[in-house]
Amino acid sequence: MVQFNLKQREITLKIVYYGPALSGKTTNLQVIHQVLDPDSRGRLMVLDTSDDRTLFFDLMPVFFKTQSGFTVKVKIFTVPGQVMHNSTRRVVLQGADGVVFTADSQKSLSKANKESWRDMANNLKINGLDLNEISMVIQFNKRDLPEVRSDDEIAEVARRGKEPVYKATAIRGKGVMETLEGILRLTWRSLNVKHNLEEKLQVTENEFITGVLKPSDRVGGPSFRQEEGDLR
Ligand SMILES: Nc1nc2c(ncn2[C@@H]2O[C@H](COP(=O)(O)OP(=O)(O)O)[C@@H](O)[C@H]2O)c(=O)[nH]1
Ligand SMILES: [Mg+2]
Repeated sequence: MVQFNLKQREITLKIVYYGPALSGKTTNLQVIHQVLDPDSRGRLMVLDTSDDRTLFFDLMPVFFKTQSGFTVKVKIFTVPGQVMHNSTRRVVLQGADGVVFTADSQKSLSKANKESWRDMANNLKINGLDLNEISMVIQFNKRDLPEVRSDDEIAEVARRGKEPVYKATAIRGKGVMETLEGILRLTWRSLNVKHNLEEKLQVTENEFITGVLKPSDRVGGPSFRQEEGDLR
């Protein structure tokens, strides 16, 4: 849940990437880490096992100062997808303001997507959050692979549900920042309705978006480097 500290003039939002194992959640976060200005984002903490699967969770904070003097922090998490890590997923989901559901576009993984969606709905409920109320976008990742669900099928998913749908090839950085901007805008608008955020903080949606998504201005961008963080 959004945390206000009006005395310290600080606000913290939480965004969680959810989805089945290996759908590309960590890859999304790595791209975001690479694109954003190193001065406005913290370390990307990734805890991978040797088989490239997230064991606990990934976390990266992003922050900026508004013209009105508030510090805005956005903490971005990913959950581990493996079935056995359900209790970790539940804890990571606690207090989420916005969720990106990263689905795997491969036809053979439709069932895994569905199971993860059900598991997410259940974990939201246990955390006192409502699937129909929480800010959520869906990302169909791995568009580069053969045997993926067609654009028409994805358009159909978008028509059926209320969540905005994005297509991505995270491994090439495609669709990642669009997805993030989508969830940030939805989350901001919903928090604004609930908490009168723009008036309280004297910040507009666009200042929020450009503040969080400020790209790196280093020539050529920073070279990608995965920073290991010990979360134990
Ligand atoms: N072909 C392809 N592979 C991807 C894409 N995104 C991620 N991957 C790969 O899928 C595997 C799992 O990605 P990861 O981000 O660790 O998944 P997570 O379990 O959801 O965090 C890794 O080998 C990634 O390189 C994509 O868009 N296309
Ligand atoms: Mg991961």
